[in-house]
Amino acid sequence: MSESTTRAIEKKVQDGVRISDEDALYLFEHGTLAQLGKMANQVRERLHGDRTYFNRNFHIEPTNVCIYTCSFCSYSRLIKNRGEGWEYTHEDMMEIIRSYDDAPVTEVHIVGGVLPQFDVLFYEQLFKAIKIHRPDLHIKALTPVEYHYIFKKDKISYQEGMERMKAAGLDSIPGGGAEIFHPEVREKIAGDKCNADQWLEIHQIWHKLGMRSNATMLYGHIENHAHRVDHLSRLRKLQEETNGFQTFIPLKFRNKGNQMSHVAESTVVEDLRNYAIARIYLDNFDHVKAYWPMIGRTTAQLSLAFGVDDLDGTIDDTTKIYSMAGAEEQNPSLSTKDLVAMIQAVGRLPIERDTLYGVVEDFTDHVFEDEYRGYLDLPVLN
Ligand code: V47
Ligand code: SF4
Repeated sequence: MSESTTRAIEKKVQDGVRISDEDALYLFEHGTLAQLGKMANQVRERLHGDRTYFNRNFHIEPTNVCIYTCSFCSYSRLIKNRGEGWEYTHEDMMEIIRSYDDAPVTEVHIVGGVLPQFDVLFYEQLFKAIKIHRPDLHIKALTPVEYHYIFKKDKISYQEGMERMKAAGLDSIPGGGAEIFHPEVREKIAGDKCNADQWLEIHQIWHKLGMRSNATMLYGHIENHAHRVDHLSRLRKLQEETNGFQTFIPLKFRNKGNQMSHVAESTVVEDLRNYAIARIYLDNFDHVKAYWPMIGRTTAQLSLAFGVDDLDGTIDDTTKIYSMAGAEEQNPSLSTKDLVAMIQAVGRLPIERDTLYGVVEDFTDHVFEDEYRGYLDLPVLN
């Protein structure tokens, strides 16, 4: 709309000055793809240059049966239909852990449905068993949705609960369960699970124990731009207080096989605009991650020009959350070589990281073997 408003925001970004909520709303309403890409890339390159992170991880989803009924969820089965789903025992999960004994993975990401038998003791014992078996494997597990439920059920405070999880071996909390914080939307799509204040309080307590976590936003469904700004604003505010968030992960709503299948999915242009505005607005977050199983490999590569500096991990076909919601990647799995090739093919420098962004291996001088040339039909730059 107004060129002077755009120029004023561009100047703030150039000077490293924080943009306001009004500025962010303005960008959502009026920012062009080119303007947003230019600003977001400026921020990204100031922070990371061309460095682009990924890790080697796998997922364990203890169950897809859930007492909640979030309307966007394609993955969960109601308790009355539990025969259609899975419910792992400790032994089932330890078998999965042991199957990676010879693999150079650094992280296990554990998240799934909410069920009464999966209580505080169950998870304490699981984390302890994993740590006894493989002490160096980083456990990134559960979200405030599960924590709120299990602590309430056991009648313990969030503080006591998170202290017990830490003592049992939990290393970090993934970003899930955030959805959209604003009650106008949250009550419609995820009404019966923990609310925004509870989600934020659990992360706050975890950060104050000296620990790190991630944050997500499920976008592109019934929310409007003001709801997205409100969501980002609550995250930026908590980060100002604790500095415990590492990474922000926008999650594109996928519409297959859920109660919101009538809602159209966002376009790739909107996805890139959303990454860019998140990067520009969240000036106190170090990283913005594109979760490739959800958006597909090509959009993940494009996102690296719109503020994203992290592509998550190899994943190894161990998550069903997105494939069941219609994501491009039906059997998400990439080798380290694939990820390195994808990143190099768009002119960035691949770095394998651990969960806390320590460098595991620097692939910036990696030279391709022939079979990886022309990955995804894009030019390989070295
Ligand atoms: O909270 C569920 C989302 C999240 C759908 O922290 C859906 O590193 C889109 O949080 N369409 C769980 N999204 C996954 C998650 C995550 C993923 C990768 C890395 C990290 C991290 C965290 O998945 C849920 C929900 O917001 N989700 N169904 C769907 N139909
Ligand atoms: Fe359950 Fe999580 Fe699905 Fe909601 S999003 S129904 S809490 S598994």
